[in-house]
Amino acid sequence: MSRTVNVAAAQMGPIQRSDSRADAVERLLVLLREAHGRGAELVVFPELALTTFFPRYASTDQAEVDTWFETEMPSAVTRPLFDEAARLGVGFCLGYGELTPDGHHYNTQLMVERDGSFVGRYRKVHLPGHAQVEGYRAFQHLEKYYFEVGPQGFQTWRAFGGVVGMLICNDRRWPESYRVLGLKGAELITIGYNTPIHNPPAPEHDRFGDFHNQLVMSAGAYQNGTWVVGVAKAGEEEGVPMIGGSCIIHPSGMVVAQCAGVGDEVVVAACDLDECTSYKRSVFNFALHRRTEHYGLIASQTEAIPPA
Ligand code: ING
Repeated sequence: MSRTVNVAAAQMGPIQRSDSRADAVERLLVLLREAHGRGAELVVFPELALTTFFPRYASTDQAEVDTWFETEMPSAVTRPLFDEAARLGVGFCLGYGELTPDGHHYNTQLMVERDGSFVGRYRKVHLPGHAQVEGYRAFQHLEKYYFEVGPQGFQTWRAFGGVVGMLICNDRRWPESYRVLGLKGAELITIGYNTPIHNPPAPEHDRFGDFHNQLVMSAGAYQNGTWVVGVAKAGEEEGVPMIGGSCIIHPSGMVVAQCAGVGDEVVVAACDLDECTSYKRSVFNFALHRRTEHYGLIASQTEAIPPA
């Protein structure tokens, strides 16, 4: 019997700074119901799906900073999403800013099973951008200011009939992210992202934005024999256009479903987790073919590469 999970990529259009959490939850509920109506058993939402991408703004007022974060999940305003998902028997992944009881700030994604049970929580490891305001920028990307690096690293959990893992946004650009999850047996990796079209430190890359998005997720899927579901918050947020391209990717690296626009949009695919096996048992049979002891691995960049 195949281990097929019907998965939805539930892309969001922009969340403006003035939009409330309740506004965002209402949109998430519409996406959840549409996905359920199309047979989805797992609905993947974007990174920071409750607020605008607030690392775009500098704020030294800690009270204001903390307004961007959730101190409990679910909270009164997010509880309707959890309740409706459980009522419909649909699992989901949700990205949000997390403020822990002991005062740590993370860029977090959680996963909930179809019965409403908690599967796991992942805290973003690769924080792009910068920690101090950079005056040359048309907009900031202060993830190194707002968030701490997730201390638990890349984890997998048994859920949805297989082994699942989570990454967030910039993590998807780093092959190690997928490889660690691949080594831990991942068969389905869910990734929320908020990616501006323009990257101020390297504008010459901007025209490759959609290609790079596709490249890294397809490579991660194929090189680790896993399904990958990447989901954008897209469109123009406070004057900053962000890429869409939300998609569901087969372990071959082929895209089987993709959003066409940059608004709220659902695509669904039947993900047979058994499709991972032929990749994990042949070309990417790590035990048989991977030889790290012969790689000449180094812990950090060699001096041969000029510093930034
Ligand atoms: N955003 C972006 C990402 O990795 C970025 C940062 C933008 C990197 C453009 C490179 C180019 O997709 C987040 N939130 O990580």
